[in-house]
Amino acid sequence: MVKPTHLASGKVREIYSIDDHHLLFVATDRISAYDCMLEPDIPDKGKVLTGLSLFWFDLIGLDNHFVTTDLSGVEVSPSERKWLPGRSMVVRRAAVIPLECVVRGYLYGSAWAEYAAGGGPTTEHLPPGLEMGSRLEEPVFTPAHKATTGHDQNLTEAEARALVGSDAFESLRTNSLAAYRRAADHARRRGIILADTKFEFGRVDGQIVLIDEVLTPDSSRYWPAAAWVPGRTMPSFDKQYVRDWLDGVGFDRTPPAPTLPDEVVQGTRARYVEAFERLTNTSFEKYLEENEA
Ligand code: PZK
Repeated sequence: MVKPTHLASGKVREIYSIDDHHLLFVATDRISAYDCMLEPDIPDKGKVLTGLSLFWFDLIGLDNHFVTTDLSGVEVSPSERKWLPGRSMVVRRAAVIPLECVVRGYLYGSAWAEYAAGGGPTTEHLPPGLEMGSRLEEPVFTPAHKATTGHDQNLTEAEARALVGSDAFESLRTNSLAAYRRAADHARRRGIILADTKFEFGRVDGQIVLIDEVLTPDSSRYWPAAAWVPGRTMPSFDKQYVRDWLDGVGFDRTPPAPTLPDEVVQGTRARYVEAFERLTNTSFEKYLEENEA
């Protein structure tokens, strides 16, 4: 039995060291909106995101860091033994490549803002005449530098090549675009648009592997396909509900955010579960049972 030691905290995830070659990756129930942490947690959110990552790892078929969800070899306290199942994965320890591998199939968010303002690194390969939310003829790879503080910096293709090396750049771009296409095709058949997403990669024994959580609502923009209209702001499948509530109570997007009432917590949970069920075509209850969670 190996006792994990805490390694790093993200906004909504935790990483523990198991041994020289393995980490324990844990998705919490924390939620952020408008770059603010909200209170309270959303029950089961971490399980929904873990279940989605596992589904996508399997579907996209790229070499990745996932090893097992079996925690029998991991030494944890009784309270952790209750908390971890369904929300944690044993993963291979990788040397992280410092490039956020963003793929966009639709023009939205910061990329739209940049395009509308006259262009920049994320939009250097786009044709003129696109609207907010336009579907791109071909998805684009728009990498950013993983900044240690604050927001990631968008890079031109030349800058990204210089950062990671040309061979790695080609591999990251090819793998990211392939994974996006596979996932977006699947989501579209399930009535959901995958507007954009962000992958992270690392090296294990010199081989490039997909790491982190993949294609979750926290790392991707999912839109209900029936609601898509270019030229307008688009509701995010999972978080729009909580954003609408924050706007409705006059939250000015400066922390601390107002405490979410139980009705909003439950409504948000229901949206995450609905995203899971639509994308995986599996009941979330079944996922919980299969993971003894
Ligand atoms: C790793 N992060 C980001 C995620 C945090 C921070 N397989 C891996 N090998 C080595 N390092 C990482 C991974 C993965 N995944 C990922 N930082 C390191 C991150 C979650 C919580 F605090």
